[in-house]
Amino acid sequence: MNRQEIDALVKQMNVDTATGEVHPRVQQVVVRLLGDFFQAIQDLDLTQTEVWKGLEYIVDSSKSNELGLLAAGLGLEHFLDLHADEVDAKAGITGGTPRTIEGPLYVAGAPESVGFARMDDGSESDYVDTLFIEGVVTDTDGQIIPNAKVEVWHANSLGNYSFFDSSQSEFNLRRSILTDTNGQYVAQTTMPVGYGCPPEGTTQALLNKLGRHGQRPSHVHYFISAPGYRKLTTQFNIEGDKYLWDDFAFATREGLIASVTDITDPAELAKRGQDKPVKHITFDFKLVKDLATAPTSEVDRRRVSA
Ligand code: MBD
Ligand code: FE
Repeated sequence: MNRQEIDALVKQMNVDTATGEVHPRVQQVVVRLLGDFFQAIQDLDLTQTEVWKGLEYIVDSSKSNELGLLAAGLGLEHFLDLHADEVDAKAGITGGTPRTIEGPLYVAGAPESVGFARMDDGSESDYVDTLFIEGVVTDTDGQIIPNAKVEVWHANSLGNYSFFDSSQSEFNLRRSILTDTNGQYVAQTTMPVGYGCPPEGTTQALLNKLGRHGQRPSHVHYFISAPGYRKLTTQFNIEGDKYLWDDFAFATREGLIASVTDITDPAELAKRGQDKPVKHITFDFKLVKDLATAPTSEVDRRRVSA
């Protein structure tokens, strides 16, 4: 069939058959995606078996709750960022800290504090470096934004995230910090290690068929929000990690690389209540003012809360 015939068939089966109320947006999307899919089946000469294996793969990925991971690993989530950047630019929205993917491991409801939070529960302190992360939230002119909400989450030294890793305490390495009167947030935590896809999972199984690894560099996730500003979803990825520019989820971007320094000065350590050297990262955020005419900066997706 040519594309016209395919589109006519799709319309005949899913548009002309309507007898009830139509959701026009859903209809538009279904018609387009089915047409593209039928065309691909034809172009690739997909067998019936191949099509069913594909649907079964989606079932299996859903059952193991890996669809979010798959979206990250296939670059869908990164593509959505690149597309959102283009849409924003067309609406006159530029500048500010770059966005990058949320990933599948956010948990709502983390403990809130003002200015400072200790994020780790101490269970790794004996053998993992303590890390201080600090920065200021400003607008694109450099004006500080007090009371901005800094939601931050990251992995432990095994690359695992609390909640999804039931061996960790509740909300370990997850906090919500409001910037202080100087627009500053400080987090005391432990050095994260990069995530790897479950080796026996559905995502890694597909990545294997593509000859790809499923590793991320060490990184820290953020949502930054403040009234009147566009919500920012981003991360920093840590310089020196072998996967920094080889991230299976493509989250590393210019402007989102953090370098780690050592704090060894005894007076500085004492000020922070530390008795051994610690690591330090500075990471500031620039928020863009919201515009009534702009596309929304909120992404509504299913998220767990604890
Ligand atoms: C992660 O920690 C992550 O950030 C992404 C994008 C995918 C899997 C695990
Ligand atoms: Fe992550």
